[in-house]
Amino acid sequence: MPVPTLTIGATKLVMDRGDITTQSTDAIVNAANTGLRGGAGVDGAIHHAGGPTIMEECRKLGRCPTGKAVVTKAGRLQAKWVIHAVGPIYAGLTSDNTELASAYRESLMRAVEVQARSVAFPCISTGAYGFPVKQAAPIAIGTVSKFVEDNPDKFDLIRFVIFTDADYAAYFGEFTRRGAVRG
Ligand code: AR6
Repeated sequence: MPVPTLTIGATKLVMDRGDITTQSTDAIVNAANTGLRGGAGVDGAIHHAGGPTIMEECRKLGRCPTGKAVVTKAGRLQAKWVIHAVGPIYAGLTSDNTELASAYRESLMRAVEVQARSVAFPCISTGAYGFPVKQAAPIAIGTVSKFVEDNPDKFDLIRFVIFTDADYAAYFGEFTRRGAVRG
């Protein structure tokens, strides 16, 4: 099925409905917390589907500050790597925007380090952390686009995996604004 697609050099950015745990990209991104201790939403789904080895690695890593990301292997998941990114708890401050952008950028830095050529992102911070998706979508897509422009040939595919109708509408609006085609 064709999905909205933006092409930046050799890299495709796509958005699609789906479940982050079933993605076959080299890496998937987790919407984690600073304690790396698991939780609900994306985090719960990844640890449940991936099995206990992911949490064992998280315990060894300890903590991850807001706006940063760490990487573990992916246990039973199809992906090779889980990149645990910590988005901000939305408070209506300018720093929310910079921390969210940082979480996306740091995720891609970890992906480059482990040579993951394809990465699937959930909508970081837009669930339990309350970040309005209309505000988050341009930050997510803009930050990833800029990173890909600045790091040509590092990625084949970046997929934004969308779970809810509201998230889909916001991402679709931003993809369309940036001239996405059905690819
Ligand atoms: N696949 C893709 N997207 C999903 C899935 C899934 N399986 N499940 C939910 N979403 P959230 P946050 C969407 O709450 O806001 C956890 O307890 C969901 O609809 O997972 O960054 C952590 O431990 C929403 O749009 O992440 C942290 O404590 C988006 O994913 C805290 O929540 C993000 O929702 C992180 O909160």
